[in-house]
Amino acid sequence: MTDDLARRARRILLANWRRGFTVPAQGLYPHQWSWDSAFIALGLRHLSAVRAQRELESLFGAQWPDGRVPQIVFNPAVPANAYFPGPDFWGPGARLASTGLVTSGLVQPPLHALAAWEVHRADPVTSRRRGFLRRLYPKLQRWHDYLFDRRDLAGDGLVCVIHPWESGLDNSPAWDEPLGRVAPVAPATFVRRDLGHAGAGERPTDLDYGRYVRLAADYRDAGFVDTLGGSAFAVEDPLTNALLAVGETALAAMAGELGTDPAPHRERAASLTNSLVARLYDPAEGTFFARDAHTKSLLRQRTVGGLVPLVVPGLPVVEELLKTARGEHFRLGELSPVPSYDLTSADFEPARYWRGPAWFNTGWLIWHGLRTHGHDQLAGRLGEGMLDALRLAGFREYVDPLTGAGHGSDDFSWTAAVAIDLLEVPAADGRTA
Ligand code: 2M8
Repeated sequence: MTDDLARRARRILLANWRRGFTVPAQGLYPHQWSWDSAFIALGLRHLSAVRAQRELESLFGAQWPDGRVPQIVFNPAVPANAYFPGPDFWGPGARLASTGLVTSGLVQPPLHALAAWEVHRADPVTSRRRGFLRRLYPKLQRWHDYLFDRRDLAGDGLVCVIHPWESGLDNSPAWDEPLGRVAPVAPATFVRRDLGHAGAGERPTDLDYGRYVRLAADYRDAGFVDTLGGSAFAVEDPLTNALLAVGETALAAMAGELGTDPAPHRERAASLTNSLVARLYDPAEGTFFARDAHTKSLLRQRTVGGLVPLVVPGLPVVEELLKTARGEHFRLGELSPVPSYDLTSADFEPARYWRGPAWFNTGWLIWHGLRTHGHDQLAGRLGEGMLDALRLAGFREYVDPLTGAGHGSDDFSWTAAVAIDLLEVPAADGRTA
């Protein structure tokens, strides 16, 4: 890595490292976030195999007895009111008896098995010496079991997210309709800490925050029990289900490495992929949509989440999806990374959190999907475009897809991790070719 970008990215990951895990960004996100850690591990694997492994191990150290891997693991060294909702909000029901750590009771998209497998592959010798997969594989299995067994709320083979925070694309316009049915808590009952670090025009509205808090508080007060009736918001999300399918493929590879039977993972991946295509893919629109588990109807907003199933190996609708991605709604190949929301939509907002801006993590997923399906040229163009976007805006949380202006936090960890991976992976491929 000779690029100055690589040096800067490395420095960010070092500065954001907190003895065993990496914060997404100093200030706005001072704890460990679940899917951030998976992206971060994908970058760290090029710098230090042990650090990449520890990133995932620390997260799974906070796994709940029921198998869930929490959205946030709170750092006890950080003041309780640094982030809202913090440890006091989640309360004793979210305190782990084993470690005393407090976590959020929600989850985030399951990118961890893919990340763990890639971390292993980056340095199999160190991985085997440390027993990395041998220790992590059963935990990853329990995590996926939680999703398959407890989150198939509609009973149709697809996993539900029960809060916009679980989707990772928190403020996506696709959630407006189901979220609109949730009664917000009064604004005076909580203090938003995010607005101390980012402009109100870049973050969700107070009304949306009131609804987020209502959903989280109801889930907490009901003892984190997963039922369709108990979840006012329940959505079958293409991104979450696609990552779970890819994750099962990664678990199959791990099973092979560990000498156990990969077949059950392959079967799960295949049946999840079938359900994903059968229920969430719209052939007329050439994209996946989320589905409201209460109304059983598709939420017809075109978002980057509808393109993420590109990461699924063996997906039968790759070319159709690519046609949509390259068309006027996302302009893949022309704009980098990929806009989070339909560029042609009347409510597209280029600077507001998940309602238009382009993010480097979802850009990485599309890039990885293109490579998975042999679209190396387009992947190369997207990867180069993302690096150019970084040179222009710096390591921001997200960028305006039309002007390239940076927004959100600076020195953002997954942005740095993605940069390292984009710089390293093509070179590594060249070396092994
Ligand atoms: C954002 O979400 C958090 C809540 O989880 C927030 O807005 O406070 C999202 O971009 C999410 O995908 C991400 O994991 C998190 C930390 O980077 O920030």
